[in-house]
Amino acid sequence: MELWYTEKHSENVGITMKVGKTLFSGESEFQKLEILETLEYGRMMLLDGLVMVTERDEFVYHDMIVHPALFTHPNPQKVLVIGGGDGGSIREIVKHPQVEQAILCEIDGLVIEKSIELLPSMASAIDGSNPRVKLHVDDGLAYIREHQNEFDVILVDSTDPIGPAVGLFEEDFYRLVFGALKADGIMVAQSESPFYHADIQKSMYANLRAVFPVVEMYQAFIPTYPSGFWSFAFASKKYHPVKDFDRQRAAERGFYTKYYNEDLHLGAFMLPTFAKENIAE
Ligand code: AG3
Repeated sequence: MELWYTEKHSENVGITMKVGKTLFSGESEFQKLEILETLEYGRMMLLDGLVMVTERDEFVYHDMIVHPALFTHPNPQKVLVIGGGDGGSIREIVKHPQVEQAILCEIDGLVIEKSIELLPSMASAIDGSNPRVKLHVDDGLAYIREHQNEFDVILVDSTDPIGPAVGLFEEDFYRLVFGALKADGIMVAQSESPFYHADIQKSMYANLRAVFPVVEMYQAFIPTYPSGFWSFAFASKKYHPVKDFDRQRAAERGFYTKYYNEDLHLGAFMLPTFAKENIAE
């Protein structure tokens, strides 16, 4: 007997992967969590049936949610991740020597616990071994309300805008993020697929523009997400991700990044016409 897992990407299309063992299947007070062994992509984490990460392609997402902002900000010392309980974003953040504190605020403690146990290549920096990393199991909105004017960079490493993440795509939340950033702070949030999620992008980018003076979209190729064509929103109080980018600093980074590099930093902000149209003002 063969076992295959399908995530539907629309009513009529999905991605299907051949599965070996189920390593974990359970439910927290927020969502259903599953970790499956796939034959092609290694271990895969699902939340409410949606692919969050696989061992094989997570490097793309985590490089791209972290490094463009951390190489645009001239001195990112204090960085907050909202969501991101698998730890992949924190792993990339602590590669930056200027970072003094990397704080994870994840609503679901079960995601953190099972990632440490079953996804060690992602959770290596959140397992208690890194003194620069702090974990909070808390609602991101509640946390930033209490931490205004504190962070150089805030990354919103969330799931799709259904379930516990709905609030993370709304204007009220972006106002709180704006307030939680210092005067030259940067926020990056995963912003869904330009190919399938035009409506979500339209409202998300309008909400961001109502709050931040600099708002840009950039793209990455993530094979296991809907359409494989994924995007991130770069929202900033001061720095522009292309005009203020210090190419040399990125080129001389001194640590390995399997997807990100100084050329791609610039290329990622160049968008196809249909993607520009999704977020046209
Ligand atoms: N964040 C998940 C992005 C959304 C994926 N959507 C989907 N499969 N329908 C991933 C968290 C990684 N730290």
